[in-house]
Amino acid sequence: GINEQTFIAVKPDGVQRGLIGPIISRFENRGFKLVAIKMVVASKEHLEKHYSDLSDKPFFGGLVSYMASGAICAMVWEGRDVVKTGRAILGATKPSESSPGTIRGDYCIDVGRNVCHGSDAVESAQKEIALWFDKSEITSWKSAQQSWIYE
Ligand code: DAT
Ligand code: MG
Repeated sequence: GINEQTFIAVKPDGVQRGLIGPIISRFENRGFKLVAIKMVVASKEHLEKHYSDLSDKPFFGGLVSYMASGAICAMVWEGRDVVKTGRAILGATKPSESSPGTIRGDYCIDVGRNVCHGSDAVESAQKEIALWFDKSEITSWKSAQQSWIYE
């Protein structure tokens, strides 16, 4: 439905490189609705939970340190198929495989500095939103554009 939600984050490199605005714009311009946003410096414990599926990967320690190294812009975006479409807007995990026109395909080079995060499935989106946001931080609002975006 049009109430599907995903967790999108601008990682510390994206924040430092001034990419919060461009990343928000891509989701906004597509027609998605921003329902939560905050700046967070996350603890390693928090990031280990966020990336728990990757705990046995050789890059896990570096990934957690990088994500803990600065401020993150954490967001929840809402709209039809926003999880899948959000992944498409981000581009492939490895920037060398990300198409031009995607965020990663336009703004980064190394996989370990790929500027943004997006949930990979509806179920993981729900888990990630609950990990990063309190329910009270998620805003319910109707966009005046809704009937011009959805038929
Ligand atoms: P994604 O962020 O596209 O969901 P993922 O969940 O597989 O990708 O991995 C999480 C992050 O870990 C990814 O954005 C960057 C880092 N990463 C993934 N594969 C890596 C690798 N082979 N070497 C170094 N970092 C990697
Ligand atoms: Mg992932």
